[in-house]
Amino acid sequence: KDTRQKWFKDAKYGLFIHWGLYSLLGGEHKGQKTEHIAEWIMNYLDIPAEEYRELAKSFRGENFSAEDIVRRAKEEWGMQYLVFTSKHHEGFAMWDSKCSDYNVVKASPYGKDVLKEFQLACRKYGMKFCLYYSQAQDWDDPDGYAYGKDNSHKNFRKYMDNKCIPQLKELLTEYGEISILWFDTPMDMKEEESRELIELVKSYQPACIISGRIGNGLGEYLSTGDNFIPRLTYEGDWEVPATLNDTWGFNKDDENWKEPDDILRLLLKIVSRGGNYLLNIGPDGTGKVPERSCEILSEVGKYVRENAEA
Ligand code: JFZ
Repeated sequence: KDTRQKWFKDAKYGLFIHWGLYSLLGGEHKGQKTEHIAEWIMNYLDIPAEEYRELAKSFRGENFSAEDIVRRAKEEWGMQYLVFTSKHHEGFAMWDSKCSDYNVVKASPYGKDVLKEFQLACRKYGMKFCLYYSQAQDWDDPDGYAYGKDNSHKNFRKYMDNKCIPQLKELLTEYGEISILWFDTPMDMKEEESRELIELVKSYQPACIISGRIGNGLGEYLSTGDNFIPRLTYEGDWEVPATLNDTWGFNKDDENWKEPDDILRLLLKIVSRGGNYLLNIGPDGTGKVPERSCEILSEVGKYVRENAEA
């Protein structure tokens, strides 16, 4: 597995950001808590799409600042690239999508294009800008896949043509250089379908890296499970996406934070074996990054910057 991108091989350390409507719930809906990762709440608590959509009306992002997050990631935390959830499995687009009104600009009081804000901040601070896009699972679209549900009646082709492909075109043409398209959970996608999305990405942006989870073994690098580190003998490009607690999306009750020392040890192990560490933050519904995440990343960042300086 070879990304053929020097920046990726040199990057070592990046920031993953999960932010969407699920962030408003923080792991609890109508008094019921989810046992699973908080961004999966719609699926695990079987919240109907019509009901879940209502969340958009209270998405205000009053404490959100892309500029602030990117500045800290680059200058304090010592990170080189950023991966943001443009659309997670919930189906809500965090940009001004022309092909679905279910997006942050048209359906929420926040009303601003979050991707634009990240694009500009990344350009300003010299951060590589990458986008997560859930290509197979879409719990809002009647033809998108949903893990653990009956998908046999779905017309996946219809979802691909009406939402997935047009949205990917927007991401690839309206936000400047996208350094990785971070695809995820391919489910039952056929090899031709995975190939089709790869060709689409490469036709607009040949240098854009395809993440490990596009499906059918076609990704350009190995994306491991949470905190799994491959053996020293693994030769390809790889990345470890990981959480600081036990969730990607914000969960108000998850205080199971790893210690800065644990993160440092993992970073050392990953970097010395030639991989990249992609560490996650989950801002809450208002856009505020949990205090403890910032403390851990600042602590780790001190060492990263000390050792990265000439
Ligand atoms: C997926 C998503 O379902 C999840 O919500 C989050 O976005 C995460 C980054 O990616 O979850 C996965 C998918 C694959 C593995 C682990 C978590 N894996 O291969 O170990």
